[in-house]
Amino acid sequence: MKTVYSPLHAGHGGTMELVAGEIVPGFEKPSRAEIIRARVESEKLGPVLPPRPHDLTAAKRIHRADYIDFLPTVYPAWEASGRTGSALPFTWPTRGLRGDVPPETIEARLGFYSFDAGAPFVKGTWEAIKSSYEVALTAAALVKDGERSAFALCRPPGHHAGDAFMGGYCYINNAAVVAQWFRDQGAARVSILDVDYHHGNGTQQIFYRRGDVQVLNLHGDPMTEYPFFLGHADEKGEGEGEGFNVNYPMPFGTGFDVWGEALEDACRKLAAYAPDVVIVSLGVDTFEKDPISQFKLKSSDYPAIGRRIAKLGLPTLFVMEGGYAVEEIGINAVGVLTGFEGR
Ligand code: Q9C
Ligand code: ZN
Repeated sequence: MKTVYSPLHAGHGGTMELVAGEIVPGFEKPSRAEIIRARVESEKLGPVLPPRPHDLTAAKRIHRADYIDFLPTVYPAWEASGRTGSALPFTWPTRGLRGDVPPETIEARLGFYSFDAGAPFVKGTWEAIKSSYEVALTAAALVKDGERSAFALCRPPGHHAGDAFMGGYCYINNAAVVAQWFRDQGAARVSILDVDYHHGNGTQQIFYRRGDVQVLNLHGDPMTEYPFFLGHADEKGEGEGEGFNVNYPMPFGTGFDVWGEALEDACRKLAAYAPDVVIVSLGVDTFEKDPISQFKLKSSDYPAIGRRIAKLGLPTLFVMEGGYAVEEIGINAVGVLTGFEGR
């Protein structure tokens, strides 16, 4: 399996985040992608290729144009206003406030285009976002051109980003962008299988009213886990999308016995949908030692995930999302991929 990777992700580093009332170094850090790339190489998964340049047309098929145009302006505007460090919002247009008027100052615009304070900007953040997007599109083209599978080693991740908002370490929704790209290239139906520990609220929001992209999500129950305000089992899609959004919320402490049954059910629904291509939002924060998550998957479980997905017999694009136990993130992420390849 070919991997697409860009070193530009590393410019998005030194970020801070708010955890339990304290500002701490961000868990979504550059070493994540470096450890995965090193494991791709040591396991001889296949060649590691650079992304091809892409303009932002494909991003604007999914995201609102004003949101995409805002992203490159963030850090220059932050610096121009005399600030340093991580650019972060602190006010959001929630219930009772106007969400339809983009304000002028950078701190207000950050709130306008986000749902939480989990998507910080530093100097190299936009270049990293853009490279992550190019990584996803380049890997998608490999699958479109006939590869059975490919691995988009995206960083930053994407599945929390919606049509006009960032959050949860995510800015451009790479999986959603490539799903639309496959549709635009002639695929009739696309399935997104999101196995990240957290509910992919952005992906769900983007496709909620569409029947041409099936979205299946396995995740921590939003009653107790981030992102809290989406991801319940009764969210099944609306209008033409009715029945094409499927959520599997699971409680803290869930192990592979229960999680694997949810995967089995999701794979059956996926097979019944018969898509032309499968996009896996590959998070490995389901791991028992993940520092911010509460599932109990073991390293030996990840190859079984890949084997089950391979059994679908469909062209498959793996798009990297979360996973924070940096020692094991390479073993677990690449474990899914080698499992997929049947070794
Ligand atoms: N106490 C992804 O996995 N907040 N995003 C965690 C921990 C945000 C996760 C707070 C988690 C975002 C792509
Ligand atoms: Zn996650």
